[in-house]
Amino acid sequence: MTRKPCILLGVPVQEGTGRLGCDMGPSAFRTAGLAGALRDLGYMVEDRGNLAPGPTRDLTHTNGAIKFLPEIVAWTKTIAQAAYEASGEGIPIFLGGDHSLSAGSMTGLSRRAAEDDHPLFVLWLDSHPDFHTLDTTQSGNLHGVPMAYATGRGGFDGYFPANPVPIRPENVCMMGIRSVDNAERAALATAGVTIHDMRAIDENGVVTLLKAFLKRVAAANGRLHVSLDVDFIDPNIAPGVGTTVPGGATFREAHLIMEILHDSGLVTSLDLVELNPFLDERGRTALLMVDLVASLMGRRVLDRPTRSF
Ligand code: B3U
Ligand code: MN
Ligand code: MN
Repeated sequence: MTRKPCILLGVPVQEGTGRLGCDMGPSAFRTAGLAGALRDLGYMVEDRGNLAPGPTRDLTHTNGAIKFLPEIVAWTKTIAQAAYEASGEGIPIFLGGDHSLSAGSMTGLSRRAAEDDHPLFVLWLDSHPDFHTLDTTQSGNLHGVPMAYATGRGGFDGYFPANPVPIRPENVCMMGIRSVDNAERAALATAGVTIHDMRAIDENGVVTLLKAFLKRVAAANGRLHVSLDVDFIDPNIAPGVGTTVPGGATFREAHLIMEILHDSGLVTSLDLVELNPFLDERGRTALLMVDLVASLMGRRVLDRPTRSF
């Protein structure tokens, strides 16, 4: 069986956060040995280098808090096109960059999946739902909006690129959520997204919650995109991120999720976002992220028959 190549796409966007440093993320993932880890698992790896945004155009919004709207719009357009192209050729792995990059990755992947007659599902591993619209964001940091845009919530028209195939909210599962703003909480109450906050994880464990979602993806013959925000993981073991939120996923929970995802055979693309190497400690967060990718892509402690899920 020939396996699809892994296509690495660096996305040094940092304008979606309130601070500098995420632009060094792609470089840190490379330095931490991502390509080598994938090759060791038997994958062909094609590193396409870093994307660059197209030209910006003047954009102003009535929400005066919004920062860098023209820049994020330009990035979204570039990333969506790259995601669409790469997903026709292999397994795209987006090396962020802040989480605004997922506005582009998810919409490009969804367009490709629809053309190939598959629905796109998203597993969103994050302490935040990033479900603000341009009207509701109070921080104005656009890494807080990609899921609202990708699922077709209103208010993006005329600013962001048209999103031809909005992802069905019912096809989104969020895990690790523990920081939600009021406007997001209100929107999520009726949106149809599946949300497992840390309480749900503590009460049920990651295995039950994840397997229930994977069953739905498989039943729908869906493609699964995984969007992994560094702040999903507990800051004690993943300090290299601008928005640390205590009480995150443990080392063991995070690896177990990746191993189960691998066994499912459903994952077709991946975002690695919010790594801020300036805030990291001797590369430990970058190295942890690379190890998690290795688990996702098939590294295992012992050989065992692949379990059904
Ligand atoms: N919801 C807050 C905080 C936030 C969202 N995403 C991150 N932080 N990384 C906001 O600013 O929208
Ligand atoms: Mn996020
Ligand atoms: Mn986050």
